[in-house]
Amino acid sequence: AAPTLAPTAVLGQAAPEPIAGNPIIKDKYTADPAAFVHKGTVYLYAGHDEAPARQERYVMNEWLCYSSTDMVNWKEHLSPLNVKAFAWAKADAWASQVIERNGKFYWYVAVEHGTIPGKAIGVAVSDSPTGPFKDARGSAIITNNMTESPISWDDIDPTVFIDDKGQAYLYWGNTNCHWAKLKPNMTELDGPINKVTTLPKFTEAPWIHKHNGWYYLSYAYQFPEKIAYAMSRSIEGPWEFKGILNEVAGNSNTNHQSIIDFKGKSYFIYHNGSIPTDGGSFRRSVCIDELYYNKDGTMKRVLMTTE
Ligand code: FUB
Repeated sequence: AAPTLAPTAVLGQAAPEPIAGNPIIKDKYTADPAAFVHKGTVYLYAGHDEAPARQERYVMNEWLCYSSTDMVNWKEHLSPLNVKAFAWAKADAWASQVIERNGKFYWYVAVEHGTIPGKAIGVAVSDSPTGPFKDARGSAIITNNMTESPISWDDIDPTVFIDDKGQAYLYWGNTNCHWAKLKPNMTELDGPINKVTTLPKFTEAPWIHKHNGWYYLSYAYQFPEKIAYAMSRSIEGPWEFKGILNEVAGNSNTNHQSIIDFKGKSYFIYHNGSIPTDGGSFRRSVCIDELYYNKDGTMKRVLMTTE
């Protein structure tokens, strides 16, 4: 049954009205939402949390795709991508993001590598935002031996952005936030791997977006995760930390946001563990709330309608 969830007031602001009957998908557990606007439609890509009740570890084998033209009614497009699409990978359909370039759709994903211990980032390609997608290069674009860290899962959570001059950038990371340029083919790095060092308590889940001339780098802060953000006039930084954007999301250690503008409004899309009885950190659910900017470009604290 759909949960009854009371809107929550934050920092003295009035409690908002739920906009989409959060969580927006109730028949499956969905996590790590990455929204993408294309030709008047929002495409929402998510990992599928498949862990049985009381199993406290991630079980994630595939990614899911939904679309909407009103942010309320969502249509599922059947299983467009599975870990098995990447012959070099062995498990873990973790966080991902899709972007379009020259009529092709590139889906960047984090997975467990089959032969190089640790997580890796791959990219799949399609002629349609709803697939079918296939491995775009036959190998990982980032592997665990490319960044200096003893952590085997530090190369996760890709976010991709193409700037006004057509230069594409890949940001990613856990514990350290990395970035690199991508070649126009979108499947190869173009230059060195860099590190962002101005993000306090960076955990994971970087997301790049642009709004009114400002670049924003939002990310999971601490653990259990809040979402914090930094701003810059350049996608290459320097990034100035601006504070907390969202509190810990109900009943989930992770929060994993994406941020978009659509039809004149801005949206904060994230996950929590709010579905009654079995929902939690390993059975998460995607939620959407409206996002508001201040005149100076900073973002107002998100008022979650789902706690
Ligand atoms: O879904 C698996 C991992 O949990 C993601 O990669 C992280 O961002 C966190 O949400």
